[in-house]
Amino acid sequence: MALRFIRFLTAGESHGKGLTAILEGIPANLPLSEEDVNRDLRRRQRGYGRGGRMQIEKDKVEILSGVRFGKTLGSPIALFIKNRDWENWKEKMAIHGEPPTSVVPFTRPRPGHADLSGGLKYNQRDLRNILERSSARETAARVAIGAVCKKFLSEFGIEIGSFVVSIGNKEIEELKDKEYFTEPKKLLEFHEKAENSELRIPIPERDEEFKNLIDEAKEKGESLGGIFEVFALNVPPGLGSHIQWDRRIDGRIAQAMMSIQAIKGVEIGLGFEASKRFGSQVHDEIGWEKNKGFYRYSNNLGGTEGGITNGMPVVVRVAMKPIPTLKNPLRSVDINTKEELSAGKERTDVVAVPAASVVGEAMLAIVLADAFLEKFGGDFMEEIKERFEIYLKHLKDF
Ligand code: EPS
Repeated sequence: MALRFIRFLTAGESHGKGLTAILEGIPANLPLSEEDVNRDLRRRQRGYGRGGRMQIEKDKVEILSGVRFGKTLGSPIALFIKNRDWENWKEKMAIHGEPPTSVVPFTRPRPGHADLSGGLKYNQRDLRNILERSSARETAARVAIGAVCKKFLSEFGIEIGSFVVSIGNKEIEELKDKEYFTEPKKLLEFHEKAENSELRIPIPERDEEFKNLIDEAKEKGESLGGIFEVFALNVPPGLGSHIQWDRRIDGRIAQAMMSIQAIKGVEIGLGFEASKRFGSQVHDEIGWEKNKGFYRYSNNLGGTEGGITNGMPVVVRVAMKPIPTLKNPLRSVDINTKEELSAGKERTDVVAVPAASVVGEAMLAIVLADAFLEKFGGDFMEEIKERFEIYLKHLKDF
């Protein structure tokens, strides 16, 4: 629903053969390589506090269609990412036959996971049939799709980045003053610093402190959530529209972020904080200079007004709940015996906020590429570039 010009679907179970994604709507003649995608797949796999699974997987994409001699054809782009762990799950996740005796059905739903609601909805008594698909393993496919969209946007100078703002109750205090929302350079600097942090925090020197918090949580059999920030730079004014509810760019971004596993909150710009201030302390005053055109003195609204981008950096903060699988599990009920027992345990991560921030980048890229095509759409890159240039001239002359 949120996407208008691009379509994509993902398929695949967490311990099945792999993940498949089909992306349609990317124009012809965009240079694209597997490395463009693999770079982001690797970035998603990093992060202190991940479980044993990340030692097994070394995500790599195989482009199955839609690209010839290094350029897109305008046809659907099919992507495949193999699950290396499949080797260990072949029998337990077999496509054909009866379940072998080694399969113990998962019957003690974890509070916070899709186990029970999915089991009820799909009439499944082995809750593995739900958790295999609800798993955040699926986000590898979204990151692959997002990487293609990023490549498309980069042809127009649009850059996307992210960093982690907090993990559990531990925050980066330097990010409390949101004045930097106005400054593309600062946002980029935070992103680049985060690339050198095991936790994607913009002050890598503080990694140890955050790692201690994660170690503490792990020792207690606990998990942690957190907040990450995603931004887009050089977004032209005019993406999205005020004229209909489902065309509003902020609504489209929010839905995309909320669709990421474990996300419970999205803020654009100051978000909730804006509600506490006087109007004069929120709205971004307008200036104009001959060479620069219109500009803003602040970016409290995070680059969107009236459901339309306004030319300032798009800045989104996203809150992730703690991972539901706990080594020290909460109360649950066995779905067969109805006995009160503790929830089932699975191999798990303690925290996945750093990985989620890379997924957030992908979702923002998908939404912006879609809105960009809505405004400047065409079937091949050269045509879209021409339309974009005409619009840039219009902005200058306005
Ligand atoms: C996940 C559980 C863990 C995570 C997984 C998401 O996997 P496993 O059950 O194999 O240990 O590592 O994340 C990924 C596999 C990934 O690629 O991010 C879950 O239950 O959501």
